[in-house]
Amino acid sequence: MEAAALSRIGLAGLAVMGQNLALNIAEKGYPISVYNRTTSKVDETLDRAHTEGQLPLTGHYTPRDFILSIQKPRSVIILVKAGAPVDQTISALSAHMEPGDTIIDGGNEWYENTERRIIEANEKGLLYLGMGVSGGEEGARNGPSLMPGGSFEAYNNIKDIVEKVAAQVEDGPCVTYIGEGGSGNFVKMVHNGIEYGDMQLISEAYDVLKNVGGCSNDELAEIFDEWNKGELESFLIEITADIFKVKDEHGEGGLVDKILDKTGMKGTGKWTVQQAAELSVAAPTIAASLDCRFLSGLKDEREAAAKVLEDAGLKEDIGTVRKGIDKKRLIDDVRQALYASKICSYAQGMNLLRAKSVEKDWNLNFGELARIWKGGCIIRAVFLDRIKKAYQRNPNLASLVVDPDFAKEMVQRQGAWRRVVGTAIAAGISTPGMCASLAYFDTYRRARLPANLVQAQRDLFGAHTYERIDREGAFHTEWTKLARKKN
Ligand code: NBP
Repeated sequence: MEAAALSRIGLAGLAVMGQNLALNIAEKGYPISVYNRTTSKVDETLDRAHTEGQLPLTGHYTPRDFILSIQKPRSVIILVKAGAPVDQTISALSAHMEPGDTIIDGGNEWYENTERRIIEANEKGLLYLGMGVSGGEEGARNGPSLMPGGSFEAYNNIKDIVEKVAAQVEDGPCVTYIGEGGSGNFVKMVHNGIEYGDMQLISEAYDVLKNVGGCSNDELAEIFDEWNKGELESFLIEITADIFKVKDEHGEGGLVDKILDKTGMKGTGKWTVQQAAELSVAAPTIAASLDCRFLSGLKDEREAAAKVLEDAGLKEDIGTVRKGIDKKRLIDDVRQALYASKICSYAQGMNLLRAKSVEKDWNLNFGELARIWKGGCIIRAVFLDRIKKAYQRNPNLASLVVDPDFAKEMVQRQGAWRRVVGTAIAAGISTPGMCASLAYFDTYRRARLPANLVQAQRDLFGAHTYERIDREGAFHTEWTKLARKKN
């Protein structure tokens, strides 16, 4: 009997992401072996491979059979829940792997776990990649954005596969070797933080248009469809337009109005903000989006607070449609405010990446990162091409805010941006993301800040000393004594 042909690659972990990525790889013509702890998912995947076009995919029910079915040097992608399940899966599979084989973790893993596993894998002669995968179910099946980091040799072993499997845009496949260590996971984490910011800013635009402008769901669908034809063209704007078009099958009106206003999260946004604090990088828009998710979770408290403040005399007209508002102008202003706020949010994310790249010596290529996010992933947008070009013009750009093209765009939009934030504040509609972005812009662009007063206070109560603008050195003043000295 002839031995079965070996697969080019293997994939373990057949939940949403694994199943779809395996089918994508098979569809691109690479024979693939699959495995899952619970074997029913192997059968499910085999069924799909059959019905979705007789794809070259073989199912295996034990770690040993799975590993032995793959060509050497073996490359095995793992797509299981991040954390302990990854360690358990590595331990089960690596028992059958040989020096020179590669493990690729495609989950949303904390980058330090990847760095630990790189060392553990190397001790066994195995290579390791931590590969961020973005695009959800649809992306995994039809073309995700892939962010592999770790062993360059391991990357070269699978380069042909990932370049075919990734989303394709006019300037190439949405994958590139990110850098050493846990850089792939770190970049994916910041991508998710930026995604939090984008979603928050879009929800604020919706809130202002609905509660200040009085826009209906039909109007909102039209507005977002229109926005998707211009500078805001992106996956998130496109799906938002679709959301407003879906009616509630259980009652009157749109489904969006029946959804409980409590946002879920899985942790990558929190990690992004923690890392920003760790590296002393300001990321206020991303932090505001995280805070909003926390506050959204306090539904019962918010309902109670609404009642207490109403009883305390909070006026009815706060939060209701403003009389005599110029709706057409408001819509155009919100578009501009959203765009300008987005630039600041991306500036924060990119600067966090730069700080980490310097700390870890990853040598990240920011233009390339913007390029591989142009397709496949949740933040894909026309706008990313402009970011790519900004970093190509100047790889050492201090901030996107000072790229000449973005600077011009922000200055052109600042009138509209201030009007939207001002109107929202007057109406009692919170726009923390837009406010955070505007404050970031207004703080960053000012040559002189009130930090002089903070320094004086620190010196007064803690003798922390201060520098002067007109002479060198560290100074300390007996502030209280001088201030209270009797003449
Ligand atoms: P889940 O994160 O829901 O994980 C389910 C998979 O993990 C199943 O295959 C399950 O096997 C396996 N697993 C678990 Br749980 N514990 C295990 C253990 N101790 N040993 C072996 N296998 C174990 O799957 P997912 O949503 O497909 O996501 C996979 C990864 O991709 C995650 O890191 C996720 O954060 C990331 N990601 C997800 C998305 C998305 O849109 N869902 C997008 C981008 C990235 P079982 O069947 O035997 O229980």
